[in-house]
Amino acid sequence: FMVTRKETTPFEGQKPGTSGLRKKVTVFKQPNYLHNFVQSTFNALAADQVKGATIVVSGDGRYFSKDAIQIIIKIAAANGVRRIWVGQNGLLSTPAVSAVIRERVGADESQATGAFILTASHNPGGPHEDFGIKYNMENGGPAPEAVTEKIFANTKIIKEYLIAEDIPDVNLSVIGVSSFDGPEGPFDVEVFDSTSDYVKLMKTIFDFVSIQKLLSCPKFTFCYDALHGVAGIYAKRIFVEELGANENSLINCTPKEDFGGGHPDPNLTYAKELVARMGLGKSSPQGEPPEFGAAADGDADRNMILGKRFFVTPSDSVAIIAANAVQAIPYFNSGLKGVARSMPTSAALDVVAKKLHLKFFEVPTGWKFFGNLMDAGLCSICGEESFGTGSDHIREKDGIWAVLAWLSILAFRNKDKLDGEKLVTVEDIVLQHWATHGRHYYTRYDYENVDAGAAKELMAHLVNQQSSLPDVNKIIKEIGPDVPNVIQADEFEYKDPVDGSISKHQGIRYLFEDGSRLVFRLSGTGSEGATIRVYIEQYEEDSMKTRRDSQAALAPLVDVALKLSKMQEFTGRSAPTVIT
Ligand code: VG1
Ligand code: CO
Repeated sequence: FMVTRKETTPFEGQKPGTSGLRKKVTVFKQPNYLHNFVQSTFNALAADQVKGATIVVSGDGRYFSKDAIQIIIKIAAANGVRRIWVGQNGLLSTPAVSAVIRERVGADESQATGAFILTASHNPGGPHEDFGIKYNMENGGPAPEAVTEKIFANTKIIKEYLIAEDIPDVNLSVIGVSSFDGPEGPFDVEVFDSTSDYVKLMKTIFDFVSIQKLLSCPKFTFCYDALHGVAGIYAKRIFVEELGANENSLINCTPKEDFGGGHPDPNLTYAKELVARMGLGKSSPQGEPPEFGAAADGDADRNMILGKRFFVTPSDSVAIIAANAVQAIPYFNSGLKGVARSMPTSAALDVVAKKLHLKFFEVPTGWKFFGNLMDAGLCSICGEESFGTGSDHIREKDGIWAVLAWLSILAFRNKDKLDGEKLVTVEDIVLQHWATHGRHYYTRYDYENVDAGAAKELMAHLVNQQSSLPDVNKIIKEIGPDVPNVIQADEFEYKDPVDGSISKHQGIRYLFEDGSRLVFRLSGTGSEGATIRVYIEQYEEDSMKTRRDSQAALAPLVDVALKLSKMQEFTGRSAPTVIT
């Protein structure tokens, strides 16, 4: 093939957010838009990460992925990349990409040094919805801020990109290698099985035999909803083929380019079908709900865990996994190195860390901050309130892993009960956890697609208000006389303990004297307008008071949050778009 230099001009706004560049498909389809971003990424990487390198390109299968993969192949070839690895049909979940970078060894001993992941995660897909791209590094984790800033800087000055236009489109549906001869030597595209590397890794972490025993117990019923995302192909392989679950227990497990028109976000609002089956919907389900249910987002890095008529908050989920991991999961048998959570995630994990004397870290939102801790051997398990849970087996959050972790805990707790009268349920495990550790009542209010200017003003108003704690407390006393005092109000700033880098403006916090917290942040993953997130949390140590309805328990604090921020005044919204 030949290498052509194409002239181009910069596009505005190619700034990677919390997790890559996410825009409407119509934006990505503009001539040169994707090309500019990909070339800017190559220009930001060290030469040996490009020339002669092996790079993975795949994603959650959303609309425009197949076109994007062909474009990236041609630009990679022209930039001197030696090999591109693509999951069959262009499909790899985000955690599977991380696993492939870290674990897969090619026929000639080659290993990948990075990946383009094509996904907008939990955002809807289709011709009028979102597309996304992000770059992951050699450790299998998202590019750190230093790299994404360099990519962004490059997008602002780009003048040309390189492309091998005469490479024909590669058939992504057939496993095999296509080889091409370029000016600097050979170039290969290898299409490989999307699930096998990941499945192999999961088998080294969990005791599949004990999970299989649980799943084959007639008293234990199971349901998994992939919301038409890429998780479906892993669910079929792992839950059905490896662990013997019934095929009927999988719903929406065939990946679709538009996620069936839905929002592939595993929460109580968007995972409607699962929520109904689990007996948590408005109408009663047909028949008895399953004992265990779970869902994933588009790229399968998120998870929602449900019991029969019971919701497990993600903040509780990571705490419970951490509390049980050493006993229930072989990978952790020799102990945990430490645990970490993102700042807005509830402090349930903190309590576990304290009791177990574990190293503990609080990082800004977004998985990239966990990676450094894991690379330095400081953290084994981590999680976010946004339905993200994971461990140092890879450098991304991992939706299927979280389900296997819960199934392992259930299998462990029910080891001697499979032939008995009654199984220990998800609800039992959570209630026991609250009884021993106390409960963190928790909710998040999202105001999606609000006017970007109004959102900025609201945040500025809060920062301004924070300068005087007595004033804040005066306002709070007027709104809710029973709400305790704020003892600290600030903008969260993080100094990475490993590389010393500092991340500022990571969310506005109000810390109350009883341990309650209010947090405000702007989303960094949206593609339109701004999304304001309000995180509300209250700790209840008294085991007699841990079984209240969370919205009822949190109502006074929610009121304070909305009035303190003048939410309705700034945004015109009287209610959030989504409550989780
Ligand atoms: C959201 C979540 C954050 C998560 C990020 C990526 O970011 O709040 O916790 O890491 O999405 O998840 P933001 O900036 O919109 O709040 V995913 O599943 O999109 O890779
Ligand atoms: Co995701």
